Amino acid sequence: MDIKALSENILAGDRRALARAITLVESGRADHRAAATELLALLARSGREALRIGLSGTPGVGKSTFIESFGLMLTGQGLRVAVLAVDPSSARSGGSILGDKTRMEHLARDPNAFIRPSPSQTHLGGVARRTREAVALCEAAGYDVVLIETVGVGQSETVVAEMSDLFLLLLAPAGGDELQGVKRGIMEMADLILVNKADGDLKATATRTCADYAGALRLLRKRVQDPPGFPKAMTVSAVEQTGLESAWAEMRALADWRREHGHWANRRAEQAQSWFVQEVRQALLARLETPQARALMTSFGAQVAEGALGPVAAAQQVLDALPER
Ligand SMILES: Nc1nc2c(ncn2[C@@H]2O[C@H](COP(=O)(O)OP(=O)(O)O)[C@@H](O)[C@H]2O)c(=O)[nH]1
Ligand SMILES: [Mg+2]
Repeated sequence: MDIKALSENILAGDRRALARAITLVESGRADHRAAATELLALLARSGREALRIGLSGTPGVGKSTFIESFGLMLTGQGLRVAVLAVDPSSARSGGSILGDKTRMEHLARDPNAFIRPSPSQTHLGGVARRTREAVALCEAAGYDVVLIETVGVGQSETVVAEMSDLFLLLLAPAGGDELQGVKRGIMEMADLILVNKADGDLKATATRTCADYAGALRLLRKRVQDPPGFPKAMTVSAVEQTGLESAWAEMRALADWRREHGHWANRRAEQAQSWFVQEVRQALLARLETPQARALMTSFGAQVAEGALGPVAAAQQVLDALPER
């Protein structure tokens, strides 16, 4: 594979090259991993930066419909939009984006949009790594906005929030008692809460729900990365395409404020550092997955079970005997 040529095609904005590169970073093969590392290093020099927007919400809240409407609004303004998904459950559900591609029919056909479904991997660490790398590839390809969708299974919201500049929580109109259903930790990560389906019969309920969440947000601890008034709750309708312009204006205002006040650069630096740490951890864990390492684990494990060796001594011997790569 010609990595140099692939990188040039990605920089030129070729969507097929981008798709191939994402397939490459998703691969578990050692030679593919080496090629992916080389590619990411070449592309890191581009210095291109997108607005990375994390989007979370339970199934049925309208994420796909929102991404379609919001994405089309952005491409309508001449922006290029990439959509990625973090869905550790996708092996079971068949992929959160692929499953309802019909809801993103128009965006999927838009030449200024790129949609990539979640890979069928159940291991969150693996999905997280692949998504982080896919985000970097999309940035190098010149996308202005990268939307990262998650259904919020287990820790996936945290994973997405950690790789995003802005984190949106999409909610449905609901009775007051359901407010408690949103975990405090998720509320604390949100920069913007969007109460979707503020249309037709649901409009009044959506407005009330929005006020409830605005109240709940005010009770949270103040964060240094927020200007006055943030985090904020707003109503939108993905179907009627209302509230999307104001939501976008708030996102830009927040991003601009964070840039001007140094929070943006700090956060990006922290993210890069945490990416590095996770990369080292993953690589160390991968060393346990080679055939020799597995054989060592099996034989020493058996000796520990028989009482021939203590667990601590056995662990040390395995670590000493572990192949370098
Ligand atoms: N009334 C109304 N229904 C919506 C809106 N957005 C999504 N829906 C409906 O909610 C259902 C789930 O939407 P979907 O986008 O698939 O949700 P997801 O599971 O979060 O991706 C579908 O029947 C949509 O038509 C909205 O703004 N208003
Ligand atoms: Mg969906």
